[in-house]
Amino acid sequence: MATITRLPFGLDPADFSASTPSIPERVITERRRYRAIWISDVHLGTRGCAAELLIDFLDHVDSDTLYLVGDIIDGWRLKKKLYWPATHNDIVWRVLKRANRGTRIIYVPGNHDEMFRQFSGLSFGGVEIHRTAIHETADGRRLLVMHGDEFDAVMLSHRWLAYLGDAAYEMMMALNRGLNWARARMGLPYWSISKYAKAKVKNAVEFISKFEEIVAREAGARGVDGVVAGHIHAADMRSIHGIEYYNDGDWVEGCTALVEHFDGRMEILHWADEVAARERPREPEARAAA
Ligand SMILES: [Mn+2]
Repeated sequence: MATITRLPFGLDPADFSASTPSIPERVITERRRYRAIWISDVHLGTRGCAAELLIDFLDHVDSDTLYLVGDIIDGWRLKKKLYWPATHNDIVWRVLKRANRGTRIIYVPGNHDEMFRQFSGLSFGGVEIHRTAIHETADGRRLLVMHGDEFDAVMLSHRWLAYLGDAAYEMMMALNRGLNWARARMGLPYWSISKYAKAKVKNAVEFISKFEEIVAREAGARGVDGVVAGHIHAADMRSIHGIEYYNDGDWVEGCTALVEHFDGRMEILHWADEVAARERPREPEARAAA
């Protein structure tokens, strides 16, 4: 595979190999090992990215293969305003370090990092870039790995979802505060966005199931056993018309990853829950006995 060093946003693997991360890599004697790990929708370069949680995840798990299923770096936002804290650099550092240690890393860019799609078929710092990929599980199933924005055209009615991962929600809340401040000054009662939000949620449920159906149908047409996608920030695993549908979720709100165990068993990890369970103080023995 041909190698490239010039990447969008001045990313240069050589810079990372010469640097140290701001959050040092945790020394964990035994990282949980998986055959494969899929993560997507990290949205580096936005305030929404749960960078610390993802750093914690990367420091606790390892795999033979790591798939980056798109929207890893948010190019749309970066073009508007540069937001790049040290923790976002730390994630790139960890990914490249992993490649160095021998993990096969396959990067399937999404729509927010579509500027990387032009490098499909090339590798940088040991990270292979592909437009889509086929993963073979330990028990011989073939899974198509794709970001999922490929279907946006047929899902035009739900265009608002394209803005997931940026500060749209924060802006809506700020707008709501401003609006209600003005309403209060005019002697008007408080107006809640909850009604509006509920309508959106109903819309989101319809959107997700429609997306899942379309993606599964496409996978079936391509003759594979299943599909792994991202894009809609909704982790899921289920069978749709005989096709296995997997979505690895996101690292903005859900903070989930899809993993394959060494026997081919698939699982969705909810990392915020795992961290909470780890940090929860142990119940006193007396209470357990009572
Ligand atoms: Mn996307």
